Amino acid sequence: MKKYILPILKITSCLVLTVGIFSCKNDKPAEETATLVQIKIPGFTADSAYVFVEKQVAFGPRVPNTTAHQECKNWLVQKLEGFGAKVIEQNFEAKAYTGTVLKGVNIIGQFNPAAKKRIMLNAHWDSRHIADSKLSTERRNEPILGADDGGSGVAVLLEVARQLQANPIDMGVDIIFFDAEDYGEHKEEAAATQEAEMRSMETWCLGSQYWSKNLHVSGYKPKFGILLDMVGAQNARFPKEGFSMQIAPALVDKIWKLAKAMGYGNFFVDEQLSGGITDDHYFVARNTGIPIIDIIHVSNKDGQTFGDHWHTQNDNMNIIDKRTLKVVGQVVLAVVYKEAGGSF
Ligand code: AHN
Ligand code: ZN
Repeated sequence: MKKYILPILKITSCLVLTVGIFSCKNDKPAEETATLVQIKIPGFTADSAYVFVEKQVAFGPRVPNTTAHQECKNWLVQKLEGFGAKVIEQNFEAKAYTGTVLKGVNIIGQFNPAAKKRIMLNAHWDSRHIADSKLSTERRNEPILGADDGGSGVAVLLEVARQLQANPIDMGVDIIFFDAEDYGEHKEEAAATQEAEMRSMETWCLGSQYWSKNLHVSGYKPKFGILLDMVGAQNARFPKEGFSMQIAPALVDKIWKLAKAMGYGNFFVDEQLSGGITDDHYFVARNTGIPIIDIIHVSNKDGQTFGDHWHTQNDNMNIIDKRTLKVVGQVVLAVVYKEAGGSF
């Protein structure tokens, strides 16, 4: 019997893209089970995401314990609620490597909170308290705007939230913005012992460390998670990150293959990093077992792992490119809508 699953999602804009996929299960004759799944994937509006970066940057650096941080938090909560999410503010306190006690807030936006099947999307919403990159000479002791480092991932996910409202699905989606990711200690490469390096790892990602030990719903276990970090710079490249490949290699391969099929192979490069990057996904996977991967810009040129603007005062609107936001956002939307339609 042929089963046709016809468009199941409301078409609300002319930007909706159609992707038809044939899939057949191997355990039955193909002609009996061939299934035409037609999934509507909304178009990701990069202009909208760009404005969401601008808006965050306009608050100033979003460093915990500052007014800008508080104001931006209020705005993010209001945006997520406006897009139809049920929002939880998870307050916590964490001691930074400097000894400062940070008042942090993880922002949890639940779409379809009652749905059993769920996926999770993450970014960090704080920006770094200092500009201590080796490449930086400018205002090294001052906080950074973090247009890319923090702002871009949040902006992409706000636009995803807007699309979820405009093009509803049955599946549950949790957009979680982690706080205090970027208040960590850079290890002094030369002096670092293995032990010092291990200790410094734990100074990063304080919000996700807290959340992963204090889940907003007990036993929370989405099917998978996707973390976005530094997804807005011009000519960004996203190799397959080391921890992601340890945690969920099949998920990484699926997403990168999908991105390539969408024509985004220049961004989602088929290259595997040998090392893992200390980021929120590492702590989430370690503490919860949730399979989560990181889409993160790694330039690996001039001895700099991330872009030249990374942890410098140049991480401002000048380095944000709508094309990069579009590519990442469209891939995330494709994953979400395909998963909801049973064809990812
Ligand atoms: C470190 O290099 C220690 N962490 C990379 C993760 C990060 C920092 N993402 C944004 N800022
Ligand atoms: Zn950073």
